[in-house]
Amino acid sequence: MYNMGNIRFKDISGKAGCLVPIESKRNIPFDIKRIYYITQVPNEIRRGFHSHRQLHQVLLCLNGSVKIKLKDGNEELVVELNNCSEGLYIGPMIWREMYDFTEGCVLLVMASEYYDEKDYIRDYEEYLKEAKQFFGTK
Ligand code: T46
Repeated sequence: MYNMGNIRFKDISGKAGCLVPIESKRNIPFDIKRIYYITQVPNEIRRGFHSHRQLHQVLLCLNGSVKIKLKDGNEELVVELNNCSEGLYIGPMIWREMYDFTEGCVLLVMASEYYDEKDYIRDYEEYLKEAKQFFGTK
């Protein structure tokens, strides 16, 4: 699938614990303009159900685990985030759904742009239409 991929962060671990450095344009493929995190999500709740037109993001599960279903209009795949040094890059025009949040899960998201509701496609039929145009030449 295009426009997504795993990012392995170097962790500095030892008897004193674990430290993971994150640097814009070094191990994150864009300048980070915004950070948010999602936590305290009941296990039966599913979030996401949208795509972004322009936004690039990296998701990192700092504690617990969560599953991310990704779609590009043709293929779909599920990635489980359960390791604080294994990130998931999601680029433009990838549909995402997050589910199976475990108790204590903390999902950190680093984003390339400030929040802009106009960048979201929340209607799946509209997403399929725009994804066909976007990925049309692949
Ligand atoms: C994404 C996945 C992984 C803001 O006001 N500012 C923000 O920076 C964000 C991210 C959200 N909001 C507002 C918009 C909604 O009224 O917070 C509310 C919940 O957002 P949403 O329903 O989009 O949350 P999720 O968990 O479905 O999606 C979020 C991000 O919005 C989205 O970009 O890729 O996490």
